[in-house]
Amino acid sequence: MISDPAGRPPLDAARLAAADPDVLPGLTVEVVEEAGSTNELVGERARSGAAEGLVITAEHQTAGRGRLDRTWETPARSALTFSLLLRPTVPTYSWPWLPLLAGYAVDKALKADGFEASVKWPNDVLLDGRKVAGILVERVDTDLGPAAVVGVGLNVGMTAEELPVPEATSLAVAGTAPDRTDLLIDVLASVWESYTTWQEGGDLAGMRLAESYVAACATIGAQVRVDLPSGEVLTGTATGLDPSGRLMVEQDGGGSTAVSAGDVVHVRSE
Ligand code: BT5
Repeated sequence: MISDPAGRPPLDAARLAAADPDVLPGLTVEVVEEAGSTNELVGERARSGAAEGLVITAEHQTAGRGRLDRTWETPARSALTFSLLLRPTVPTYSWPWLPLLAGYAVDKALKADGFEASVKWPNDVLLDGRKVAGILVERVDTDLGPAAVVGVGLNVGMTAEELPVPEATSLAVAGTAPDRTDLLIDVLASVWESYTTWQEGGDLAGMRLAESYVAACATIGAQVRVDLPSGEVLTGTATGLDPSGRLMVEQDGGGSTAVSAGDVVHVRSE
């Protein structure tokens, strides 16, 4: 049994398993009570040959992962923490778009539910300038070829006291938290729709995703400070994305630099 002193309602596993195939085509959703990290679980299943479309969602993660060995923390049943297995057929040089695509799709689902969300490059979704969701995409090598594990953490019912860091928020803090099962179905449908459109649509779909992402992205046009792992700091204006989804920064001292998500520790709007 997981510890849930707040007595929050569980996800409705039966409803998720029976979700209308028109709403969640190609997806199989499994609910587990507790996991270290759902990315870890889905990665293991990918290595054992699981098919694209497997989703594992945990009511509680005890070792949730962020990027660069950081952690993701949410109390039991207060959030959505899930991972989706993809086996993309697009060339691997296009894969850096996957975290951007996932963030864009989560943002879109939240907007459809009435939240004034925005994306922050590369992998955050913001509400009122605070982080409500984070995305972690990891590549896993399997006998069937490389796979992508798309992990999403979305703060739903957390109270202000339960937020792990001051920069975080939740749907409950920003407004009213929707039912988590309904929200999971909406978010998965949005991610799957964006993914299949992008994957099947060739260059045109890639350009459309880039345009839509830029339109939803609060970082583009902002004055930013970018911390690189070397300790180097770039300051300037974020002007757009290059064809691989890297952030173009017009530096204050002159010159333009493209920074990739994997090389960025923090991006802050100044
Ligand atoms: C992320 O990393 O934002 C990626 C988070 C991905 C989490 C999902 S949950 C399901 C799946 N399974 C996993 O194990 N992971 C994925 P990053 O950009 O590195 O942000 C991490 C930082 O966000 C931490 O260092 C904290 O400062 C902050 N943080 C931790 N928990 C948070 C929360 N619940 N809400 C907002 N910020 C949080």
